[in-house]
Amino acid sequence: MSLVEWIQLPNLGDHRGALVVAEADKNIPFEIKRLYYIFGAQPDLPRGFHAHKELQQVAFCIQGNCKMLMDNGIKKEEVLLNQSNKGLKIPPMVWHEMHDFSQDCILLVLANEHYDEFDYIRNYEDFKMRGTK
Ligand code: T46
Repeated sequence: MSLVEWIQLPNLGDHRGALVVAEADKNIPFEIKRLYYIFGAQPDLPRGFHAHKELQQVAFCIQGNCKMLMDNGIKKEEVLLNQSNKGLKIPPMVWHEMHDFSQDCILLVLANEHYDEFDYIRNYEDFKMRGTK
């Protein structure tokens, strides 16, 4: 499976403006149990620096732009999120780091589980060890 996978949501907008739809188990490949969004992030204060053991997520930059480094322990790829209807899949066991947030950036994330700190691997060496077992 490719490290970087995108989900393109339909834009049902018209002359009144854009309208983008995400539907659980349809264009989002899981049941959505949680949504969170990040805004007011600083360009020089990167975030993330973890992988999830089980959690599946899709991230949309619904305003502005930011970059995300994706790392599956073998391969690293940096991607730009800058389209409100183009979501980046963040699968389990992918180390990710968000950086270079534009001032107006709003990053919206859909997740298939409730928040659980035990699902986080926040130490890169632990991540590498688990990934190569
Ligand atoms: C991810 C990337 C893309 C909660 O209590 N509930 C929540 O649902 C979330 C997401 C966070 N928190 C708490 C945990 C920390 O005390 O909020 C605080 C900030 O979270 P964190 O430092 O993990 O934020 P980021 O931006 O580094 O990572 C977040 C998500 O946590 C993470 O799952 O994949 O965005």
